[in-house]
Amino acid sequence: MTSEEGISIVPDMKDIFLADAHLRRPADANYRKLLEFLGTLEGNTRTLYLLGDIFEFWVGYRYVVFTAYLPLLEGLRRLREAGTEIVFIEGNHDFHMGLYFTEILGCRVLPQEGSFDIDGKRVFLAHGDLMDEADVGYRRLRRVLRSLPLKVLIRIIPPDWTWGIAAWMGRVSKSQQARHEKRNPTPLLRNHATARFTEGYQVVMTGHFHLPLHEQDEQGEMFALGDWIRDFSYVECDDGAFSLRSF
Ligand SMILES: [Mn+2]
Repeated sequence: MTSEEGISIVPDMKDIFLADAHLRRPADANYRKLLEFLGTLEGNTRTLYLLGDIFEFWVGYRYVVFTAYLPLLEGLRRLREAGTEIVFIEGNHDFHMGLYFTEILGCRVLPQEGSFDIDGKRVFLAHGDLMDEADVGYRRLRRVLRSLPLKVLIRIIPPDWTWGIAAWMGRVSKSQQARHEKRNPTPLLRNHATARFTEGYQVVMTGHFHLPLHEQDEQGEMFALGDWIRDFSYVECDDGAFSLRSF
Protein backbone atom coordinates (compact mmCIF):
# COMPACT_ATOMS: atom_id res chain seq x y z
CA MET A 1 0.00 0.00 0.00
CA THR A 2 1.23 3.52 -0.75
CA SER A 3 -0.14 6.77 0.61
CA GLU A 4 -0.50 9.90 -1.49
CA GLU A 5 2.83 11.22 -0.20
CA GLY A 6 4.50 8.07 -1.49
CA ILE A 7 5.23 6.71 1.98
CA SER A 8 4.48 3.03 2.09
CA ILE A 9 1.93 2.05 4.68
CA VAL A 10 2.41 -1.46 5.90
CA PRO A 11 -0.10 -2.66 8.47
CA ASP A 12 1.57 -2.99 11.86
CA MET A 13 2.54 -6.66 11.80
CA LYS A 14 3.65 -8.40 14.95
CA ASP A 15 4.88 -11.80 16.01
CA ILE A 16 3.21 -13.72 18.81
CA PHE A 17 4.71 -16.43 21.02
CA LEU A 18 2.74 -18.66 23.36
CA ALA A 19 2.92 -22.07 25.03
CA ASP A 20 1.29 -24.42 27.52
CA ALA A 21 -2.42 -24.10 26.88
CA HIS A 22 -2.80 -27.85 27.58
CA LEU A 23 -6.14 -27.81 25.75
CA ARG A 24 -8.58 -30.58 26.64
CA ARG A 25 -12.20 -29.76 25.78
CA PRO A 26 -13.60 -26.95 23.59
CA ALA A 27 -15.98 -25.94 26.40
CA ASP A 28 -13.11 -25.23 28.82
CA ALA A 29 -12.51 -21.57 29.66
CA ASN A 30 -8.86 -21.56 28.55
CA TYR A 31 -9.77 -23.22 25.23
CA ARG A 32 -12.45 -20.61 24.48
CA LYS A 33 -10.10 -17.83 25.50
CA LEU A 34 -7.41 -19.09 23.12
CA LEU A 35 -9.87 -19.17 20.22
CA GLU A 36 -10.88 -15.61 21.07
CA PHE A 37 -7.21 -14.56 21.17
CA LEU A 38 -6.46 -16.20 17.80
CA GLY A 39 -9.36 -14.23 16.36
CA THR A 40 -7.70 -10.97 17.44
CA LEU A 41 -4.51 -11.95 15.57
CA GLU A 42 -6.13 -12.23 12.14
CA GLY A 43 -4.70 -9.70 9.72
CA ASN A 44 -2.10 -8.22 12.06
CA THR A 45 0.21 -11.14 12.80
CA ARG A 46 3.23 -12.06 10.72
CA THR A 47 4.13 -15.25 12.56
CA LEU A 48 2.53 -17.19 15.39
CA TYR A 49 5.12 -19.21 17.29
CA LEU A 50 3.58 -22.04 19.33
CA LEU A 51 6.15 -23.29 21.81
CA GLY A 52 4.63 -26.63 22.72
CA ASP A 53 2.06 -28.18 25.03
CA ILE A 54 -0.68 -26.28 23.26
CA PHE A 55 -2.55 -29.58 23.35
CA GLU A 56 -2.91 -31.75 26.41
CA PHE A 57 -2.28 -34.59 23.99
CA TRP A 58 -1.61 -34.68 20.30
CA VAL A 59 -0.21 -37.15 17.85
CA GLY A 60 -0.66 -36.51 14.16
CA TYR A 61 -2.25 -38.71 11.51
CA ARG A 62 -2.76 -38.05 7.85
CA TYR A 63 -6.55 -38.31 7.68
CA VAL A 64 -7.65 -38.32 11.32
CA VAL A 65 -7.68 -35.64 14.00
CA PHE A 66 -8.99 -35.81 17.56
CA THR A 67 -12.46 -34.25 17.58
CA ALA A 68 -11.78 -32.13 20.69
CA TYR A 69 -9.24 -30.19 18.65
CA LEU A 70 -11.37 -29.32 15.64
CA PRO A 71 -12.20 -25.78 16.91
CA LEU A 72 -8.53 -24.98 17.48
CA LEU A 73 -7.45 -26.40 14.12
CA GLU A 74 -10.13 -24.28 12.45
CA GLY A 75 -8.81 -21.20 14.29
CA LEU A 76 -5.29 -21.94 13.07
CA ARG A 77 -6.53 -22.56 9.54
CA ARG A 78 -8.25 -19.17 9.51
CA LEU A 79 -5.07 -17.50 10.71
CA ARG A 80 -3.10 -19.16 7.93
CA GLU A 81 -5.71 -17.99 5.46
CA ALA A 82 -5.29 -14.44 6.80
CA GLY A 83 -1.58 -14.71 5.91
CA THR A 84 -0.01 -15.64 9.24
CA GLU A 85 2.88 -18.09 9.25
CA ILE A 86 2.70 -20.69 12.01
CA VAL A 87 5.76 -22.24 13.62
CA PHE A 88 5.13 -25.13 15.99
CA ILE A 89 7.89 -26.24 18.35
CA GLU A 90 6.87 -29.55 19.86
CA GLY A 91 6.38 -29.92 23.60
CA ASN A 92 6.22 -32.90 25.89
CA HIS A 93 2.44 -33.28 25.40
CA ASP A 94 2.28 -32.69 21.68
CA PHE A 95 4.76 -34.35 19.38
CA HIS A 96 4.70 -36.33 16.16
CA MET A 97 2.69 -33.32 14.97
CA GLY A 98 2.51 -35.10 11.67
CA LEU A 99 1.10 -34.44 8.24
CA TYR A 100 -2.01 -32.61 9.34
CA PHE A 101 0.14 -29.81 10.71
CA THR A 102 2.82 -29.77 8.05
CA GLU A 103 0.83 -30.50 4.89
CA ILE A 104 -2.77 -29.47 5.56
CA LEU A 105 -2.21 -26.52 7.87
CA GLY A 106 1.13 -25.66 6.27
CA CYS A 107 2.95 -25.06 9.54
CA ARG A 108 6.66 -25.29 10.10
CA VAL A 109 7.16 -27.95 12.75
CA LEU A 110 10.35 -28.21 14.79
CA PRO A 111 10.67 -31.25 17.05
CA GLN A 112 13.11 -29.73 19.52
CA GLU A 113 14.15 -26.11 19.22
CA GLY A 114 14.55 -23.32 16.74
CA SER A 115 16.95 -20.53 15.88
CA PHE A 116 15.35 -17.50 14.25
CA ASP A 117 16.32 -14.10 12.99
CA ILE A 118 13.47 -11.82 14.05
CA ASP A 119 13.72 -8.12 13.18
CA GLY A 120 17.53 -8.36 13.29
CA LYS A 121 17.75 -10.23 16.58
CA ARG A 122 19.00 -13.79 17.01
CA VAL A 123 16.26 -15.61 18.88
CA PHE A 124 16.41 -19.05 20.50
CA LEU A 125 13.08 -20.86 20.96
CA ALA A 126 12.36 -24.17 22.67
CA HIS A 127 9.59 -25.72 24.72
CA GLY A 128 11.94 -26.00 27.71
CA ASP A 129 11.48 -29.61 28.76
CA LEU A 130 15.13 -30.36 27.92
CA MET A 131 16.52 -27.53 30.00
CA ASP A 132 17.23 -29.63 33.05
CA GLU A 133 20.22 -31.68 31.90
CA ALA A 134 20.30 -33.54 35.21
CA ASP A 135 16.87 -35.06 34.57
CA VAL A 136 18.22 -38.20 32.89
CA GLY A 137 15.02 -40.18 33.47
CA TYR A 138 12.90 -37.69 31.59
CA ARG A 139 15.40 -37.53 28.73
CA ARG A 140 15.22 -41.31 28.38
CA LEU A 141 11.39 -41.25 28.38
CA ARG A 142 11.42 -38.47 25.80
CA ARG A 143 13.64 -40.52 23.48
CA VAL A 144 11.33 -43.54 23.79
CA LEU A 145 8.20 -41.50 23.12
CA ARG A 146 9.74 -40.05 19.98
CA SER A 147 11.37 -43.23 18.73
CA LEU A 148 10.56 -45.03 15.49
CA PRO A 149 8.93 -48.07 17.19
CA LEU A 150 6.55 -45.71 19.00
CA LYS A 151 5.83 -43.90 15.77
CA VAL A 152 4.92 -47.23 14.20
CA LEU A 153 2.78 -48.14 17.23
CA ILE A 154 0.88 -44.86 16.99
CA ARG A 155 0.22 -45.62 13.35
CA ILE A 156 -1.28 -49.06 14.03
CA ILE A 157 -3.21 -48.51 17.28
CA PRO A 158 -6.74 -47.16 16.63
CA PRO A 159 -6.76 -43.41 17.38
CA ASP A 160 -9.69 -43.88 19.81
CA TRP A 161 -7.51 -46.16 21.92
CA THR A 162 -4.53 -43.83 21.73
CA TRP A 163 -6.71 -40.98 23.00
CA GLY A 164 -7.91 -43.19 25.87
CA ILE A 165 -4.38 -44.25 26.81
CA ALA A 166 -3.23 -40.63 26.74
CA ALA A 167 -6.11 -39.50 28.96
CA TRP A 168 -5.18 -42.21 31.45
CA MET A 169 -1.49 -41.28 31.31
CA GLY A 170 -2.41 -37.64 31.78
CA ARG A 171 -4.16 -38.47 35.06
CA VAL A 172 -1.11 -40.44 36.25
CA SER A 173 1.32 -37.63 35.42
CA LYS A 174 -0.81 -35.04 37.26
CA SER A 175 0.73 -36.09 40.59
CA GLN A 176 4.24 -35.77 39.13
CA GLN A 177 3.38 -32.34 37.81
CA ALA A 178 2.32 -31.14 41.25
CA ARG A 179 5.75 -32.11 42.55
CA HIS A 180 7.40 -30.37 39.62
CA GLU A 181 5.57 -27.10 40.29
CA LYS A 182 6.96 -26.83 43.80
CA ARG A 183 10.44 -26.32 42.43
CA ASN A 184 11.43 -22.80 41.47
CA PRO A 185 12.66 -22.95 37.85
CA THR A 186 14.23 -19.48 37.85
CA PRO A 187 17.87 -20.60 38.41
CA LEU A 188 17.47 -23.20 35.65
CA LEU A 189 16.00 -20.59 33.29
CA ARG A 190 18.85 -18.17 34.04
CA ASN A 191 21.58 -20.77 33.50
CA HIS A 192 20.02 -21.88 30.25
CA ALA A 193 19.65 -18.32 28.97
CA THR A 194 23.24 -17.43 29.86
CA ALA A 195 24.50 -20.44 27.90
CA ARG A 196 22.46 -19.38 24.85
CA PHE A 197 23.65 -15.75 25.14
CA THR A 198 27.22 -17.07 25.02
CA GLU A 199 26.33 -18.79 21.74
CA GLY A 200 25.32 -15.43 20.32
CA TYR A 201 21.56 -15.33 20.92
CA GLN A 202 20.06 -12.03 22.04
CA VAL A 203 16.63 -13.35 22.94
CA VAL A 204 15.95 -16.70 24.65
CA MET A 205 12.37 -17.87 25.01
CA THR A 206 10.90 -21.04 26.48
CA GLY A 207 7.68 -22.38 28.01
CA HIS A 208 7.06 -25.56 30.00
CA PHE A 209 7.33 -24.19 33.55
CA HIS A 210 4.02 -22.28 33.52
CA LEU A 211 5.77 -19.27 35.01
CA PRO A 212 5.79 -15.94 33.17
CA LEU A 213 9.16 -14.25 33.50
CA HIS A 214 11.11 -11.55 31.70
CA GLU A 215 14.67 -10.69 32.59
CA GLN A 216 17.14 -8.54 30.76
CA ASP A 217 20.82 -7.78 31.19
CA GLU A 218 23.62 -6.55 28.95
CA GLN A 219 23.93 -10.01 27.36
CA GLY A 220 20.33 -10.34 26.28
CA GLU A 221 16.71 -10.91 27.11
CA MET A 222 15.14 -14.02 28.60
CA PHE A 223 11.45 -14.83 28.48
CA ALA A 224 9.54 -17.66 30.12
CA LEU A 225 6.13 -17.70 28.48
CA GLY A 226 3.95 -18.68 31.40
CA ASP A 227 0.80 -20.51 30.40
CA TRP A 228 -2.64 -20.24 28.87
CA ILE A 229 -4.37 -21.78 31.87
CA ARG A 230 -4.03 -19.30 34.73
CA ASP A 231 -1.90 -16.44 33.39
CA PHE A 232 -2.97 -16.22 29.73
CA SER A 233 0.47 -14.79 29.12
CA TYR A 234 2.27 -14.47 25.81
CA VAL A 235 5.11 -12.54 24.21
CA GLU A 236 4.61 -10.05 21.43
CA CYS A 237 7.34 -8.78 19.14
CA ASP A 238 6.69 -5.47 17.48
CA ASP A 239 9.50 -4.22 15.25
CA GLY A 240 12.19 -5.99 17.27
CA ALA A 241 10.80 -4.97 20.66
CA PHE A 242 9.75 -8.01 22.69
CA SER A 243 7.25 -7.67 25.54
CA LEU A 244 5.57 -10.10 27.93
CA ARG A 245 1.82 -9.55 28.03
CA SER A 246 -1.38 -11.18 29.15
CA PHE A 247 -4.77 -11.45 27.48
MN1 LIG B 1 5.68 -28.91 28.97
